[in-house]
Amino acid sequence: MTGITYEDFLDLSYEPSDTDLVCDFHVEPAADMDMEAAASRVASESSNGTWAELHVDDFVDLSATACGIDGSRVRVAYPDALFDPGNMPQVLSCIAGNIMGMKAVDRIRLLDCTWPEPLATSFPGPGFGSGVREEIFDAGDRPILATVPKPKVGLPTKEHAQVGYEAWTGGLDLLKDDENLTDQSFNPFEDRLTESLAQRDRAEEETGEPKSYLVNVTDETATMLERVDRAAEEGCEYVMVDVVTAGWGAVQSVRDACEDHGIAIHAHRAMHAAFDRIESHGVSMRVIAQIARLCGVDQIHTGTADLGKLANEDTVGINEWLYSELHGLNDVLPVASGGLHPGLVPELVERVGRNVCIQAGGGVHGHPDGTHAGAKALRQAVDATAAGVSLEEYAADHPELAAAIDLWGTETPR
Ligand code: RUB
Ligand code: CA
Repeated sequence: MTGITYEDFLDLSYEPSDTDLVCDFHVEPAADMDMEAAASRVASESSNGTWAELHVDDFVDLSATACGIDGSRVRVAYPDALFDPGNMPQVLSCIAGNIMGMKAVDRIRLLDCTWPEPLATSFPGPGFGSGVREEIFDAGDRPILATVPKPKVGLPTKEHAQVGYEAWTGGLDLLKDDENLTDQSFNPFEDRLTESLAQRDRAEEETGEPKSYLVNVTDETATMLERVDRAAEEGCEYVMVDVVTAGWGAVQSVRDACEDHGIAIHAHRAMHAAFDRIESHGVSMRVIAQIARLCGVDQIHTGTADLGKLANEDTVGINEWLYSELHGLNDVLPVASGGLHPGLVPELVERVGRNVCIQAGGGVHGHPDGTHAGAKALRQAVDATAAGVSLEEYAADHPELAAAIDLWGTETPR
């Protein structure tokens, strides 16, 4: 590395090899810095460089190369040997690490990655992916449906499980814990797991349909792994993890444990917006979804294509990426959630298709006749849409759907 400087990390004629990890960044250089100087610093700091000129001769050259600049878009290619295979925290400490705080840039956002085969296949990917719709539910051509009890915390265990029963028997497939419900005293994990699954069994018997429960196991890793074991022992097909707050190393550990048990992972993305909401900085939701797929979650929230209550980045583009070929790794089932209700279903399905999970909390429990009727209304909206019948027509002989439409119409809540 004798005499190596920042300029050595810039080569606009470099063609990435098919084993390079290629990352696209949005870069806004600091006021006194031109784009080439900023781009070379991004490649340097995210691979093996530093601010000072080095004089080292015996080392493995793991330098990244800034190989493309198109306006504010900068492409950086990373050699495969820079990465510790199967170690997502290490990968992110390179490509989304120190560079996020560098003074050489005012703003920097990791927009997209092209994952090469050696690095991608060092991760397991999803055990099921969108296959959950068939393998767990036999849902045919329709989206699977989930609900989260509201209030999101505070319901005692019995009431929580009862909400599940009413939702399942109303026609939903999944009861889902909310992101901040884990093991609090009003609704402890163990009791909630047991009682919810007892109600699930009842609902399965009554409806003849498979039902399941997204039990939130989020905690520090050792406890989380114990909870995965408990969920599997009790016959649950899924666990839910708040993947951003838990951290990707922990998600990888959960994925390993789920492989042993043959159960699926639902990824809630709470806190993603700390990374992706400011459009010019951070890490895009697209890349967060890519990381989640490599680490092996089966379903992840990707927004509502602008129909719901929360800000969304390119739901449709992210979903397409989640379905796309990735060196043989399974796809991921996108979850649309946040402010959805029956009246939004036809437009949602128009935008995101049927190979999704639709999740509604307020849009089920806020139904004028309660959770059971709300669940029926949501299922009716999905069945109507799957059959190509308008909601107005279907509502004529489906009173639950009629009541939901009377109340909410097709409004987008805020
Ligand atoms: C949904 C809800 C979820 C959101 C998170 O409740 O609380 O946590 O899915 O958003 P409701 P996202 O259905 O009452 O709006 O899915 O965008 O991550
Ligand atoms: Ca929530």
